[in-house]
This record gives sequence, C-alpha cells and structure tokens, in this order.
Amino acid sequence: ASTALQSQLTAPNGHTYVQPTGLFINNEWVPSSDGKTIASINPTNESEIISVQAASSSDIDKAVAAARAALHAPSWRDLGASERGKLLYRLADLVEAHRITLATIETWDNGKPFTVARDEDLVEVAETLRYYAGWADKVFGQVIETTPDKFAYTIREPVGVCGQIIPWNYPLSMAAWKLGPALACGNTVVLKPAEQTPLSVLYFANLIIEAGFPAGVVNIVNGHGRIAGAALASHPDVDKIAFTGSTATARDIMKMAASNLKNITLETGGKSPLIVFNDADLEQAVEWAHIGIMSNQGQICTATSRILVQDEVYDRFLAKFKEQVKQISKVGDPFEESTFQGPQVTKAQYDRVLSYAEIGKSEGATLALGGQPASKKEGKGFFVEPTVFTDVSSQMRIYQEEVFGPFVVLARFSTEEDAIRMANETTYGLGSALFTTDLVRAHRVARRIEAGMVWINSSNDSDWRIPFGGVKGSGIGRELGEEGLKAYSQVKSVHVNMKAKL
Ligand code: TXE
Repeated sequence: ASTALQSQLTAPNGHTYVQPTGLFINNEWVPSSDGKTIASINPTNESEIISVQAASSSDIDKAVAAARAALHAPSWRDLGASERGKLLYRLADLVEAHRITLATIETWDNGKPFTVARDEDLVEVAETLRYYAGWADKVFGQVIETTPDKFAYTIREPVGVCGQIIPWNYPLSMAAWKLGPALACGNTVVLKPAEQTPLSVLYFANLIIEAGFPAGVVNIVNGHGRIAGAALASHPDVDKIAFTGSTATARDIMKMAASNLKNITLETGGKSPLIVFNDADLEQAVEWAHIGIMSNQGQICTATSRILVQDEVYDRFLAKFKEQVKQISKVGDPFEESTFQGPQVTKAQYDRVLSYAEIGKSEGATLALGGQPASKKEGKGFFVEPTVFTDVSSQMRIYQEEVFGPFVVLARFSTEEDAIRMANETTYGLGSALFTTDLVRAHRVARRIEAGMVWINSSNDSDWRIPFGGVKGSGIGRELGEEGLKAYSQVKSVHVNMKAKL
C-alpha cells in the first residue's frame, strides 16, 4: 500500500511533486477500510486535482489505537522533553526546505494566492513549530509550600490522545497551530484535515516521518466531517478534541465530546468589528480595514467584517475604502503574482457569498460595490467580486451573520458609547480592531469590547507568540503563545507525607 497510495502531479505553475493520497496511520500510508475516496477540486477551474482516501469510523478506530499505543511507547513516553523539541525543530526545517512544494499545493487545493501561501502561511507554519519546539522543555510544575510535614509538587502531564479537526481556510497553518503545542507537551494526535483541502497536510505527513517522530505520534486521516470527524469527536478513547470551524459544528462537537467528558478547545466563527474614530489616521485605517476583510478571500475567522465609522469621517472613509478595494483587490488566477484575491474555496462558499449579497439587497442595505460573480476564464472557477454594503443596521442578517467571504458591511456611529454598544451587539466575540490617535481612548475601548483579541491601529495582525481565541459564540480556550500550552497539558498534584507518625 505504501507505494500505491501516491501520485506524481504537475501543478498549474509547472511544479512537479509526489502527492500522497492515503490515510496516514502509524507512519504508514493505508487505504480506507471501505474504499471510499474524496475528490479534491481546484477552485480556480473546478477540475479534479486528485482523489484521496476518506476515513470510515473504523479507520478512525485504527488511528486512535495507534495514537494510544504511541502515547505509552517508551520511544515517545520516555523521550526527554528537549528531544521532543528537537523533533519539532527538525520538522520546522523540513517545512522550510519543502516550502515551495507546500505553498504550491496549498494554492492549488485552496485557491489562495501563491504569494500569500509562500510568504505568509508557510512562514507562519515553520515559525509556529519552532516556537513550540522551544517550549517543549519549559513546561513543568511547581513545588508548593504548605507545612513542614508535607512536601507537595505538581507535574504537568500531556492530556493524552488528542483529536484535532481543522478547517480549509488555512490548512497548513491550522495543522501547525494544533500540532505544535500538542507535541511539545508530549501528547499524541489524530488530526483530520478539512475534506475540501487535504492535499498539503497529507504531503506534510511525510515530513513527520522524515523528522523522526515515532510511529503513531501523529496520525493524519482525511475524511468527511459527519463520518470521520464525528467518529473522532465521539470516540471513547480520545482524551481531547481541538476544533476550528463553524459555530454550528462546534455545538455538535461539544455534545459528542460530552460522552466521555473530553477536554475541549473550540475556535469558531466571528463577525468582528473594526471601529474608526474621528481622530484616526484615515489612510492607515483604510489600508488595514481592507486587509482585515479582503485578504485570504475574506475566509478568515477574525475577518473584520463590520466596519463602524464615526460620523465626521464616514464619507471620507467610505470613498477612500471603495477606492482601495477597486485598486488593490485584483481578482484572478492565484498563481499570478499580481493577484490579491483568488477563488472562494468551494462552490458552497461561492454560493454562500452571492446569496448574502441578495439578502443584503432584500434587507434594504445599499450595495456600494460588487455582489456579483467575478469574471472568469471560460466561465469556470469560484470567483466573486469584493462586496461592500452601506446603510446597514444591526437587525439585518448581513450585520449579524458570518459570511466568510470578501464581504463587508459599514455603519456609522456618533459617540464612543455608541461604538462600543454596536461593536458588542453580536453573538460572536473573536477579533476586533479600533483606530484612534487618542492613547487613553484606545485602551479604554479595548477593555470594553467583548472579544478575545483587540488590534489597535491594525487588523488581523496575528502572531504565533500571542494568544488567539474567542469569547461568547466564538469559542472556548486559547491557541498560540504560552497560553496555548494550557490546552495540551494537565496538572497532577503530588502530596508527600513527611511525618513519621500520623
Ligand atoms: O465548516 P465546518 P464548513 C464557518 C464559515 C463557513 C461555515 C461553513 O462561516 O462559511 O463555517 O464551513 C469538520 N463532526 N467557518 O461547513 O463544518 C469538517 O470536516 C466533526 C469558520 O466547511 O465547521 C472540517 O474538518 N467534525 C471557520 C471542520 O469540521 C465535523 C473555518 C470545519 O468544518 C462535523 C471554517 C461533525 N459533525 C468555516 N462536521 C473558522 N473559525 O475559521 C464538519 N466537521
């Protein structure tokens, strides 16, 4: 099976490489038990790239058993923490060595611009792995003073077998965010990529073998959410589920994870506000507001998809913002260097963005830009025009619901109190951004926004060293930074009686 489950492919940019297509279990490539496969589609021209194996629930059982065995194997359990770190450093180096291949696959399968995959996503993947490599031997417990008769200390232990379910918008970055801390802390993993974009993560699996991770420490099983994902989330021998995706699926996962009271971390949707005060540097606000919603085809959980602008500067901001969208948001072939926006990832997402354009019009908002399919070569590809709505009010669905595309709504406010109230009138609480030159106001407002993250005078400027996650309907727990280690280790308390007699 090891040799059959791969194919030599040539990507649209002429890059040739060998694509694994199997399930990666115990450092081996195996077929699915029921012979099912999933076709990966190129969103640029809607053609099939290749079909890959789709895990059944019995394949998930095999992957979980491999992860459980690896957790207890001396090759992993007894490996020194610094040695675990070295494996992660080596994996990061391999990601860099294979950067062009990985970026090529990411662009082909997901549709994001190649320049972005190569210069942003792949840099983040290597740096995140390296960051957590450094933490591997710095996760330890405490000695706690009580009385002279007691010696007490804590041990930070791995949580165990971790199921990780990731989305399609940043396939490799999401894998790195989840694998880095899990492996640094000594866990073993069954990771399920999104069925829409498994190819880069499958290629990455071979680097895990090459880095020297023992068999079963990382298992990567592509499959449908409702089959493979659900089998993982409900599995009685999985200790933790880490999930990034929609809030609706997160709710299902919480229910499934309740079966054996799994430890959970969830990173879900958002409708993040970006507030522009009268005293803001308007040029800077316009540039960041554009990046905050239009980059990665708007498929970013922290996309600042609601722009709130103070009365006095509203008209000027809107004019400049529209100009920025027209000038910078060049839609086209993601392999072309000049492209800013590629296709949406799937037909479903393409339809979703266009349907929200219809919803916005029917709700009475003003369509200021876009709202249509973008022109495509030979009528193929999931391209949409960057879309801007104005005259939007808080009752409208386009103000409340996550669209997950290059789709933004603008509303105006008068006072700082109004801005805070409007920013918070959402069931979500992931990102937020605010623009002002008033230092005191910046920090005052940052405290009052109900969100896991606030960007002052920027947007979506995330960093692997800084915690990432949401409040309210945007999730539970934090990833990245030192905080991200808490999700993957648990504390054991040891009490030692020092008294000779009771
Ligand atoms: O997400 P799902 P979808 C939001 C965004 C988007 C919408 C729908 O608004 O338009 O979700 O996208 C797995 N048990 N986000 O349907 O279903 C699935 O296989 C276990 C925001 O693609 O949440 C995939 O691996 N797993 C987001 C992962 O969950 C299940 C990123 C995400 O898919 C499952 C993506 C089940 N029952 C979408 N059903 C973000 N926060 O960045 C699905 N999955």
